[in-house]
Amino acid sequence: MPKVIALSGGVGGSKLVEGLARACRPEDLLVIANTGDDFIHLGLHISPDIDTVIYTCTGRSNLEQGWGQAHETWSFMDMLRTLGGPDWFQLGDRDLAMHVWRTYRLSQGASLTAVTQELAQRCALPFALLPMSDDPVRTMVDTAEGVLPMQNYFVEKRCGPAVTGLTYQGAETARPNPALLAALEDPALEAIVICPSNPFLSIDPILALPGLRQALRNAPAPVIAVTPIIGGQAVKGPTAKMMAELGLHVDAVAVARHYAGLIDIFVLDQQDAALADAIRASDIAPVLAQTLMKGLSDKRSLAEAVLNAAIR
Ligand code: FO1
Repeated sequence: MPKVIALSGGVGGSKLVEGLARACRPEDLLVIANTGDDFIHLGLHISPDIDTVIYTCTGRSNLEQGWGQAHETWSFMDMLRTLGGPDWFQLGDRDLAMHVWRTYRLSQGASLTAVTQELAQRCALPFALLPMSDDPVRTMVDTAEGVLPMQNYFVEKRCGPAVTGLTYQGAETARPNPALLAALEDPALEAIVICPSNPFLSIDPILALPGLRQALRNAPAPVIAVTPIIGGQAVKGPTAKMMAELGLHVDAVAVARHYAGLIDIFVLDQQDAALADAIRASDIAPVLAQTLMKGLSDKRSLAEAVLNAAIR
């Protein structure tokens, strides 16, 4: 049974996960990945957040590009373009192998949980990684240009259209991963970490699963969230833009309030120390840390600060 559970989206979340895997024993860590970003493209089942965690934590991620694998080649996309196929969503040759193999194993009747475990093991991921659910949940973004599936909003439209709301299609009937529910009941559990991922696109789809909020609240360990906003800006991606469009003040306090009633502790950046009182006023214990993760030592230090705050 894990001692630490982390809820993660893609790039931002994976950085903290990489630190957590070094700050605790990897066998004590269970990472739950958002699958609201999953979609079927060219007949392939793509699970961007699962793959991003695997790539980041096994030294395979493409740091310059910000997604996909390092040392990638693009022969598949070149030929697809020649054939007149869609090129708005780029599939590198190495990355493609993950999607083809996942899709093939799912077609054989394997669950997404089983396939994720197989992929993680083959890539030598040192900790347990599970999808939030084996049932499909699809994040839909309500925008000024209409309702867009997550990847069309994010990749095709480059997060351009103003966001007016979000829905998580299928979440009402999706079952949370049973291994997550079992781990949340273990008396030896020490910390539940909400990674610094986009709250609306990456964490809320997980929290939308029936019974999960209550299971998190009932768990014997504190729930601790890490800010994705530093000095009023997102480290990466559309979090700040979305917050403004949804009518929220763009700061760490608004993120903490978004999780109010669920979290016990909120880790905000040292440069936002002046916001600590406002977070305390929402009945959440503020903890200051250096939250910008540039290299491995930053990731590990932040992970240690998170675990120290949860366990003390
Ligand atoms: N992000 C892009 O901005 N452009 C792409 O063409 C793209 C392709 C892609 C392929 C596989 C994969 O797993 C992820 C990919 N991403 C791409 C990233 C991804 O769509 C988003 O970053 C996440 O869904 C957000 O967490």
